[in-house]
Amino acid sequence: MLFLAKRNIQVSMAKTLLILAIAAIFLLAFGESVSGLPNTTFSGAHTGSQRTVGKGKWKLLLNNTGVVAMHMVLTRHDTVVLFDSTGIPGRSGYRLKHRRNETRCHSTSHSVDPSCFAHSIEYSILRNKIRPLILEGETRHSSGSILNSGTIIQVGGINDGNQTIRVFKPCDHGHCDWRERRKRLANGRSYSSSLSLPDNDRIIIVGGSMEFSYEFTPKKSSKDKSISLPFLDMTFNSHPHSSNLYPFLHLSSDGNIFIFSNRDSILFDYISHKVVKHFPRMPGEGSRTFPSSGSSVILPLDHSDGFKKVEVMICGGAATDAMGINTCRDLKGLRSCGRMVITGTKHKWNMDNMPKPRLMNDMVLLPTGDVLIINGAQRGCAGLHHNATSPSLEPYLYHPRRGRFSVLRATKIARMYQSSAVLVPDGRVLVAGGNQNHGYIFKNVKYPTELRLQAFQPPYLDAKFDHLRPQNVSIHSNRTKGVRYGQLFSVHFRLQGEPTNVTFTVYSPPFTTHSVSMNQRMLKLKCIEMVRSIDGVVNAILQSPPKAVVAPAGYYMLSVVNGGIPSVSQWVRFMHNA
Ligand SMILES: *[C@@H]1O[C@H](CO)[C@@H](O)[C@H](O)[C@H]1NC(C)=O
Ligand SMILES: *[C@@H]1O[C@H](CO)[C@@H](O)[C@H](O)[C@H]1NC(C)=O
Ligand SMILES: *[C@@H]1O[C@H](CO)[C@@H](O)[C@H](O)[C@H]1NC(C)=O
Ligand SMILES: *[C@@H]1O[C@H](CO)[C@@H](O)[C@H](O)[C@H]1NC(C)=O
Ligand SMILES: *[C@@H]1O[C@H](CO)[C@@H](O)[C@H](O)[C@H]1NC(C)=O
Ligand SMILES: *[C@@H]1O[C@H](CO)[C@@H](O)[C@H](O)[C@H]1NC(C)=O
Ligand SMILES: CC(=O)N[C@H]1CO[C@H](CO)[C@@H](O)[C@@H]1O
Repeated sequence: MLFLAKRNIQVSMAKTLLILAIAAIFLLAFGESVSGLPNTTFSGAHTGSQRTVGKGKWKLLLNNTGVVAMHMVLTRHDTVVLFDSTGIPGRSGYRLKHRRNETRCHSTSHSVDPSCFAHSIEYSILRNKIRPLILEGETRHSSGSILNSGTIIQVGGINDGNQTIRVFKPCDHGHCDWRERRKRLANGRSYSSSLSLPDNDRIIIVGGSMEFSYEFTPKKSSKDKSISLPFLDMTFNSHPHSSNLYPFLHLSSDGNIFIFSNRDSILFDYISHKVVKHFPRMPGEGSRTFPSSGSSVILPLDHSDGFKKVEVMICGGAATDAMGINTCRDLKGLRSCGRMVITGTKHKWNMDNMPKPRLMNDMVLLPTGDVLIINGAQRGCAGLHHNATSPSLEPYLYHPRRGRFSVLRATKIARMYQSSAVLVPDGRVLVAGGNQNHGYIFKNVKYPTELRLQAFQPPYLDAKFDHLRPQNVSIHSNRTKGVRYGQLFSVHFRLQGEPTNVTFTVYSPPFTTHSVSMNQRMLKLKCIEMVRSIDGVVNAILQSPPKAVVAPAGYYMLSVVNGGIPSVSQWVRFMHNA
């Protein structure tokens, strides 16, 4: 398996004596399976079995983010955009001096003028600071995606915002803001879900309150309307608010869309508008979509099978029809998780239990390929008026390969309804939001509106793993704008030991709201060859994903993972034409 590589090494350091580097030259034809290779070649770093040591750490970053993180999205400029609702709170934790039209806001006025408060902010990870964004029109219960340029697209909401399309184009100069598009959705959609399609910059929007249909944006012609989706009607419960809101959507690598509602799911061909298959019903009682609000991910896709196998994992939820029941408050959440392969021909839910019941949990894919289950409550359902109790304070770490949960360090801050969590490039998970009150209420309630921002540091960030952590990762492509599908590109990084157990993951940052991380996706990329020079710089040649059904065009976070310890990730753009 060893051979001498001499190819495209762009680093000056790599000029060092090649002879001495022989011992460091290593072929990783099948990234993951290298762990199965005889471990005789190197006597370098011992990398195995250390990754579950430790339970992680919590850090308070800010006492006031200004707005509740009902929606949270990471941008490729290493900022996080948070936004709430402009309506029900009216006020927020961030009072503006001027309105958008530059008239002065008078702080003496007792009546609440929503245009004198920020309802969205941009948080800079590097500076640990926020700046207000101007958001008008109702965004509560919206959904969204990220376009291939990195622009956030947000659609729908309640009331007058239910057909609005907005974009936020992130920038470095700190002056970018939300813009409303002139084009609107065909139908009013609140609590719908969005998904980026393999077609460049096209998204599908599915469902919504009493809306058993889907539509696309942009439309192919002005005549394009919503198209009915009887599956949503069929899986709808009797009570209007207990409907199958925020359905879980995932793009399968065969180009079809997985749609999950309550306990049922289909594979849907959005081009021919046909249901390809009905999957078996998820076993057990309860339902998983809003307001029962479990969470869903697709486990990392792997180059070793050509990214063919796609496996969904859904955890938590609440009683069926929770909101239709007079009060859901005392109902226990669901403990169970189900995993099912949605590609191929055999489909069966494999069920397992989390350590405790949980709903309104976020599921975040970590750079290692593990799943972090964070936020939520043990009882109740989603909604205002303190309908959930017993906050779930301990995150769980789930190892897909071993199928095991470990319980991580608890936080003291309840993160129930309207909270969210996002992975950021340094490997931390930012956690913000939480509000079950009608408006921003800080006193005389059991769970006040939560404006604190925390970072959860998974165990892999512990300093005792720093000797394993790949450093100074940089990405080199012979195209300036990005990497085309199926092309080779190089990744350089520093490593103390030999690269005996290195894998490469790429992650598309999701649009997160209501426990749903829309478009969250991870791929384990193929490493063609890997060379370490004497001064510790490793040059790895990777192959980009083969096509857009595997990884829709856009910016991905690339992490180098050495023996379960990830580097800080770098942004790489996959595109049709670089
Ligand atoms: C948050 O507020 C508390 C209490 O006022 C203070 O002790 C703490 O330093 C503040 N933390 C941050 C990150 O601002
Ligand atoms: C500015 O905006 C506020 C709130 O939208 C509105 O009430 C006010 O009339 C506007 N003033 C001017 C001069 O446009
Ligand atoms: C969208 O909002 C309008 C105006 O508030 C309302 O009349 C309509 O019923 C809403 N549609 C849906 C589907 O919620
Ligand atoms: C490599 O990364 C370390 C910190 O991770 C930094 O201090 C150092 O300056 C970097 N070196 C180069 C050459 O960029
Ligand atoms: C450079 O681009 C060509 C195609 O344009 C590709 O075949 C080659 O593998 C690329 N090399 C690297 C190192 O990116
Ligand atoms: C490689 O690292 C993984 C952790 O990601 C560990 O489980 C495995 O034992 C390691 N294999 C070797 C050969 O060190
Ligand atoms: C679904 C649910 O339990 N809703 C309840 C939320 O709380 C309010 C106020 O206590 C109740 O009126 C709702 O029935």
